[in-house]
Amino acid sequence: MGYRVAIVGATGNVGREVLNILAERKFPADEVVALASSRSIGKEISYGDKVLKARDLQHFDFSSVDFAILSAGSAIAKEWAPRIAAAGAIVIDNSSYWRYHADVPLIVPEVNGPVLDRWLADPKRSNIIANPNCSTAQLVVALKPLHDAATIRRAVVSTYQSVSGAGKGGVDELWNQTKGIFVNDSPSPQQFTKQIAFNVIPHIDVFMEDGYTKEEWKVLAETKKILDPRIKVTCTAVRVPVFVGHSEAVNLEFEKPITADEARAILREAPGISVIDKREAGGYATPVECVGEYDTYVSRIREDVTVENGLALWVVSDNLRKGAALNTVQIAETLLAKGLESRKAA
Ligand code: 11C
Repeated sequence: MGYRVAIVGATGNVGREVLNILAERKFPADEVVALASSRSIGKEISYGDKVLKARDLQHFDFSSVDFAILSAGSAIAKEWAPRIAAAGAIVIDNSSYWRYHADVPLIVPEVNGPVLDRWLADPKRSNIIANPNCSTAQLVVALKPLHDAATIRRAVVSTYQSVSGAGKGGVDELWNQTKGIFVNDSPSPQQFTKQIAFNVIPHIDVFMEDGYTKEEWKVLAETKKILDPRIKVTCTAVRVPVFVGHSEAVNLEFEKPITADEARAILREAPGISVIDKREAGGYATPVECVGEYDTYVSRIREDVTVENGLALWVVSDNLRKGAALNTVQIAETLLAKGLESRKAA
């Protein structure tokens, strides 16, 4: 018996990508429903070879839905996740709202999927699962197998994040500014604080009291929650003029010795990772090659001799896929693999 899936925020960048991935991976759904706010009702969205019309979130009955995948921001998640969960559906939320709640699991299946065994067995569970920030998801996929092998003590992460992380408005701003600069008619910044075309901006999300940005804090807090609270993490998050694909330069310090060759061999066997690491011109991954892909790409694996047991890596992934839509679908797939039945069958 197939599952009933509702996509909340189906007309946004991530919602559309969730529908693409459900179709690509042949998720066993009997019915997929696209939901949106009142201003997007009736908008058409592709789901495989079908076209769905967005329906009104406010008037939708979730009582026979198995999975509700939310990609509609924190305000909607705050209000709707508990309501949908109370109706018996499992909510997988892409926003940051539920990620740091102690009773909400924050899941990247390749890294901490087994947490869902306990969660499923808990009769008092909240029915809400959180999906991490895009820059954290790809980072922890790369860090997990290395942590298992040699125990990471400290990670220094510098991100190079594409404008699609800021939504459709960010993509439009890069496109329009880039075109405008050639004809001396460049629109002023709206989504970003400074010109993003032909520039980089060391500021994503709001500033916090300690001088870090919220994006940087998310990488710290989420890596600890997903992978290991003992790992010390510091981050500088930077917006770059790339449409899709986040990149990260990562310096790691381990408890035990690990060579670049050992790390490369471990990463080649790890789930969700492709190693592209020839030490020659072009022998590494860049964002444009990762668009539309499922894997996280690891390149430039080398020893960092400035610390004891150090390694440096370059990590790239499609931020709309592993960083968001793909990971939510993988969470649902993980629950099916653990035996979750459709509500119709139960
Ligand atoms: C960006 N990482 O690139 C952000 C987008 O907490 O889910 C995702 C924000 C989040 O701007």
